[in-house]
Amino acid sequence: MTLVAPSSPVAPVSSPPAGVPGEAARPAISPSASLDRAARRVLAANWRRGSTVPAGGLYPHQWSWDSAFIALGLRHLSPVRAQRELESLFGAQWGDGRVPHIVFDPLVPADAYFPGPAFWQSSLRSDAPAVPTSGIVQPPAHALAAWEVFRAAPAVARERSFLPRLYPRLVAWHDYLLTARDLRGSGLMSVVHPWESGMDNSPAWDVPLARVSPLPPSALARRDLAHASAAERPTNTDYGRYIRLARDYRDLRYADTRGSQEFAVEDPLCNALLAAGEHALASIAREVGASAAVHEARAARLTAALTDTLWDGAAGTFFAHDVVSGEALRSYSVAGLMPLIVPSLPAAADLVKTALGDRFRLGSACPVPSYDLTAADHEAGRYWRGPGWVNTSWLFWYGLRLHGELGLADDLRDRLLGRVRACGFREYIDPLTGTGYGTDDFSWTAALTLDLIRTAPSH
Ligand code: 9WN
Repeated sequence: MTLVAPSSPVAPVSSPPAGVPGEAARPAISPSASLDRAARRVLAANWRRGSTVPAGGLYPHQWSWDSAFIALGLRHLSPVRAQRELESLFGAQWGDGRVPHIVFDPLVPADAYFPGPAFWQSSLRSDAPAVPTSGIVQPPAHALAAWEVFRAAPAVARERSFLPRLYPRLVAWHDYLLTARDLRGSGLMSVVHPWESGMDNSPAWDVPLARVSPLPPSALARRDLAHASAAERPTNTDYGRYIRLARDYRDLRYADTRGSQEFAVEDPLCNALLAAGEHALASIAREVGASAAVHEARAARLTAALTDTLWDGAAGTFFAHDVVSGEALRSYSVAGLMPLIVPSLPAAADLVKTALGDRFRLGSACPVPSYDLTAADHEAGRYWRGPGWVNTSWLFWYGLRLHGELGLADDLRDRLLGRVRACGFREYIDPLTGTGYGTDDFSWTAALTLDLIRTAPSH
């Protein structure tokens, strides 16, 4: 296998690193060698003819933001595979620019995942691709991933015209989010379904979701419970609401008419990824000979909108905004810390302080808890209501490095690797005890573990 020199996420995005395929690999850190090997095995087992499934049993299709994180790991193994991961996802982009949250594999039995292609009926839309997809989206981690994938192996990427082909698609994706999904003219994108936030049953969504009457359990053909314990997954009531919202959106043919949504929130995680993604698009634009100015201006506007609209200085975090009620959703979820990935974020130091405080205990809890450790409804083993996830922890680590918090970043990296070494490539992990939950052999846990191993410590 050919390794490439690791690229640091903190290097200025305008200066690609020297790493090219074939260049001598950094010697493996010996205690991590077996972890590295095990991570590669997971990614190989989950690869399906052009993209990677998040987990063979629980999630047997391609998921949108998973592919971005998976590409970040794959870039260390095979630049071409990393590029194909993103290319296959964007091959299923809709005509209006949306990138669907699931691209279904036609070779997988229709009832392997619920809700499947027959529920989503993407063919209702003439601008949907031939391959069946869902009709909702997920957090826009792709521009950032594409730029990092390019930086890992610029020569291979240039030879394959990776960025010239992907750039217009990434722009159309962001255009969709910044226009059709700016539901109240705030300059921020909204998600219209909890699944779109990537943090499905986050306590932050409890208030807006309470307004949605759930479908009865008889309307749900849940498949997830065959692969993970009910105590670690969303409840039937949550699922009843998810399916209700998805059905109603589908019945509107996925139209984003302002005011038609029963659930619409401006989420700090999605908007932070969008802002960081516009910075990445500026770098990509320079590489492909397009104008970076539009992306720089958008990044600045998004950073200002995030700060003006979602930042709560007294609380030291970003809160989501409920577009339907007009209220802030004052829930301390890890999404509120995610704007740390945005360059030049005025609130960066305050966010680090909040992370170090009792609610997230950055100095000891690991992975970064998905939800406030001090909250009465914190559940250490239930999905996005408490356990730590490797992707949001990786993003926080990336943000720490970006803002020069190198000691904290290295410490978080070492402890994350320790956790994974102890419990395997689990989907989520109790941040205090290290008990693993959800599915095993989870692709983004493996991919980002690989990235942490292959990225040189900051100092
Ligand atoms: C619904 C695939 C996805 C992740 C999400 C995670 C979970 C799906 C589900 O799995 O959501 O999209 O069936 O629970 O919450 O972040 O992308 O790994």
